[in-house]
Amino acid sequence: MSDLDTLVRDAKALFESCQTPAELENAKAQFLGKAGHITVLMKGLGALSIEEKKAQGALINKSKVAIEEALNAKRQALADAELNVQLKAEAIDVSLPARAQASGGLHPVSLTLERIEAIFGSMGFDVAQGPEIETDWFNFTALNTPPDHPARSMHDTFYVEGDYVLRTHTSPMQIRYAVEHVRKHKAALDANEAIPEIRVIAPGRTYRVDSDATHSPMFHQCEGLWIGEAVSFKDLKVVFTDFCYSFFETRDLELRFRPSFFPFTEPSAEIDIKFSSGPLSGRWLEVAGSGQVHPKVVSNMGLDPEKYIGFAFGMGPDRLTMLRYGVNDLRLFFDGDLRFLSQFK
Ligand code: 2NL
Repeated sequence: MSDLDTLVRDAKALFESCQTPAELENAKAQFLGKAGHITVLMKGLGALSIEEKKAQGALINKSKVAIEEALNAKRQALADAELNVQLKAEAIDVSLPARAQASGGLHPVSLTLERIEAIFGSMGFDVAQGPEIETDWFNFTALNTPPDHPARSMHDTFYVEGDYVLRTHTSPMQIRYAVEHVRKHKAALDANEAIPEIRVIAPGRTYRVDSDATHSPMFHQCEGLWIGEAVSFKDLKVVFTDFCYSFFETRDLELRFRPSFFPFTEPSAEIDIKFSSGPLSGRWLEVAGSGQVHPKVVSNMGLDPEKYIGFAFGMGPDRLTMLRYGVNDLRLFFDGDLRFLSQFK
């Protein structure tokens, strides 16, 4: 075997033993680099005659091509191996079950508020939302609450700095709405012309110093107000009866208007309902307070109580949600436990 054949065989063996591309490139330098065997042999040609140069040069070149081919084959083999390792590591098992996509849902009380808004909306009621931090005027005084009324005490109401309270009901928003309505129609009122009726509900968060299984310091309220030139208690009965039929999705219930007292209405009535079938049947359940808006409150809205009259009511969406879904502890609504909340999706 010639020296060149040995050189080619050694190169192939060395390339074959390489495990990484870096090792292979180092091995290449030994044969094809500036001081590599082939390069040295090529340089040695200078000392030979033209004939020998031709013959020997052709042989060296053949060996060089053979070494380069072996080098390229090994380069390809190492690259293929590397790719295979990577593909294996990144392999996706398409037979695995998909990851579940968790979807959110509305809070049960939000579902109730949406129902209330939709039902009263269908009866022509606007929806008014506004500040939860209220002035003493809008929360109490405008609603004919006397200065010494127990509701005003720090025992019952959360006071914020200055003259502000956390609203104890959403009626202040209805006063705001009525005042704005009067402002908008001031020209017509001054000219003694008819103005559109006020028909609005005010849903939202309210606050009272109270906390047990049936009371939360933050709770929801939805009040309703309808004021016009001839709005009567009969209209209240019709509106609220229809609301109950729609909300509870049954006509299998009776309503009872029981005399009561609120500073902002006169006369006033508690509204009770009794189902005649289902799990709640046979018991009177209190669902709202109501009444004919007190003349002083109508006057505080900027309207003449001799001309404008109407009714108002207030109910607790938290309690309505408990009745509709059969929930027995109010605190479940505000604990944020997903085992409870996710049942309403
Ligand atoms: C209750 C009692 C009630 C009202 C709220 C009201 C609002 C205005 C004028 C007059 Cl702007 N009244 N609201 C009237 C009667 C009762 O709520 O027990 N709520 C849970």
